[in-house]
Amino acid sequence: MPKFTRTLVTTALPYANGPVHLGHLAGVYLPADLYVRYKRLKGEDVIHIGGSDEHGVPITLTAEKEGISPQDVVDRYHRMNLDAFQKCSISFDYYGRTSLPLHHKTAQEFFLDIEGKGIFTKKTEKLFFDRKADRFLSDRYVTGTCPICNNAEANGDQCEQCGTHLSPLELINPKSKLSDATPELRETMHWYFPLGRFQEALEKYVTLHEDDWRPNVVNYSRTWLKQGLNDRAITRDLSWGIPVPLDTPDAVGKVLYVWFDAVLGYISFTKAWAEEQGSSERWKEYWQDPQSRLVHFIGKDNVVFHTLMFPSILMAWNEGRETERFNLADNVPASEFMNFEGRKFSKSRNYAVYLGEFLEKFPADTLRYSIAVNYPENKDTDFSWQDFQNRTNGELADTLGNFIKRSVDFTNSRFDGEVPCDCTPQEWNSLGINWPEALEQLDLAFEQFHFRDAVSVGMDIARAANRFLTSSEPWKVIKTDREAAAKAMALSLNLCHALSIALSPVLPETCNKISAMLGFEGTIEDRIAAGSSLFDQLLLPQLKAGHKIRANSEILFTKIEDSDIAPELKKIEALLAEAEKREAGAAVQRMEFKPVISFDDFGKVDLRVARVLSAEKVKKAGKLLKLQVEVGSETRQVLAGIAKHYTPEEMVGKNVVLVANLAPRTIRDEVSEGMILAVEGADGKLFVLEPEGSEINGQPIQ
Ligand code: B3M
Ligand code: ZN
Repeated sequence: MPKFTRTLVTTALPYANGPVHLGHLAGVYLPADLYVRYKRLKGEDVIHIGGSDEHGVPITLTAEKEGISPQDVVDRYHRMNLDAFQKCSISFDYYGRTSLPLHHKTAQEFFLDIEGKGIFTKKTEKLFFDRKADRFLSDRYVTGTCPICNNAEANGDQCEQCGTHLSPLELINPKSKLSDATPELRETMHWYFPLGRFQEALEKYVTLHEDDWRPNVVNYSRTWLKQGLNDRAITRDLSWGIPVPLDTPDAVGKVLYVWFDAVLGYISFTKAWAEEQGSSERWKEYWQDPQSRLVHFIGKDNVVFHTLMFPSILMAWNEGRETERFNLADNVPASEFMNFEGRKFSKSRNYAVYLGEFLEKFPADTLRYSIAVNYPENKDTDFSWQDFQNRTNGELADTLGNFIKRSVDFTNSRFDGEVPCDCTPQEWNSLGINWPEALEQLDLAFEQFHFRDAVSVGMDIARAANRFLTSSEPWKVIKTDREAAAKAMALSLNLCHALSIALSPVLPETCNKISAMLGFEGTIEDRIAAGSSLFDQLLLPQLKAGHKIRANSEILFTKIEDSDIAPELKKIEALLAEAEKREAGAAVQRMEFKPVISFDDFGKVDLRVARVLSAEKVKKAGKLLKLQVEVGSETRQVLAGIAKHYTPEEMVGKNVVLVANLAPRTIRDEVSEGMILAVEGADGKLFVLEPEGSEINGQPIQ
């Protein structure tokens, strides 16, 4: 018996705070859809659950910026994204919303269950409070100067310029984004989820899957585990979100942290799906029957939320329960990123192609194909208009479309629109295609999430089919040997049928059109019978002599002309020029010198030559190196935001310029006693200043 009898596929819930772009499609939604469609064609029990993530601070920030309510924001983008997914044939069984009551109820149930077991801890801490706005400020609402790189517009959670993860308390001159007021520190209490309590269980869980999960998924998880898991605050002082479901005074004004609630969306949406099916308890089969397989499709930036956080929330729920225990994910196929014309998609810079907009100009199947063959499985890949045009015109129009059209048209014109004769299994196996092997490759490719391979198995069949038809030349042969031409056409039509199945996951609309041209009613999925695989039909010719095909063909793919993509290329040019201008602007800004200072002022700065004795990375601050430097007779500890530019080994032994009389500052629980000077190159690389000379250690720089 197979290990699993049904599969629950989930896809990361996009924030309803902007339109999804091709990068999202490539990493998450298309691969999930390919997998789900494949499983359905196999006659397996599978459902695909997704939806909008409608909480979180970015949504309230958008609402404030536009002067509308958060509900307006999520209504707009939920509709827009659902519409784009539908146009792209992403076949969700249910597409939910985390703002719906059933979701709120589910998340609150989880909170209460874990609270009731005494698993959460509560901690009081000092957070920034904006008196003018009368609100606590979550990290994203605070901006200020980065203590590492001096960027004046660092966010409270991270500095975009140097990438350092920050806490708002580390910002110099913090400001509230709501009112520009300088925030004050106030005490507030929050609920914390003690991830560390599940450390051992999570280590076991990751180890159990170290061979079947992708290396990046195992590595990201292990990096966190190695650092030791800490308590995570799972409540926030906000008004938009799911209220903490307690009547106590300390729960007033608190909502659940967006990530705590979002992952539970997978569960509440499955409940909503079951209700829609008219059997409201059926969701349990997918979540709680150990024979159900749970698979999360996500992007690489969401890994630990799905391999550590969500599993530990489920473990907390399962604790002390004999029944109604939740399954943990069996696999978490996280993708790398797809870039766009060689650069990262960036919503904030508007450097993106949005799915909905794309589909207004080009058909979904052509996009699905181009994206699938560039699926970022284990490295970042690129989407380019040129590649899109080449693949559409070459592989889809010339190879696949042309073969289908020639087969259907010739049958109609010369064989009365009927399959002219039967084909034997021997003939079927002499086409240069090893059908059992192709089937096995398809299975392997889909089951192991190698979607590029899965598509190429299908396209190999199309190429073989094209070669067969071209070399059998029925349009010539028919003049002398009608029977041979009939045989070629019967085989070709059967190849059309095989292709309509093999390529159906990636080209669902096209394959339904092929199926209709071959004379079938309804969609391909209409022909699926539970428990029997449509793919098995590839093993033998299915269309018998006399099978009637449709009297007219249609063009499956329209070629993309240079003039069709010219405006798109122009747009990219404009975007790139804009980016360049911005970068140049930044340089000009740097030329705006600081106010003049006196000699005396300058004399106050004590710059010294120091030598790096040792260097190491700083835990949880990926950009920082902790240096011990020798300056004359003293040894100092200095934190420098250069970890992305120098390895610790490279730094050891270097002479550096040390600002020796800077007041000490604590960053990430480490004291920094000074600063070393560095300069940023054009591509963002930092170069540490290295004074040359002999016996200069400790010498002042003047
Ligand atoms: N909305 C983050 C993201 O879009 C988040 C995913 C939630 S999955 C439960 O990257
Ligand atoms: Zn910075």
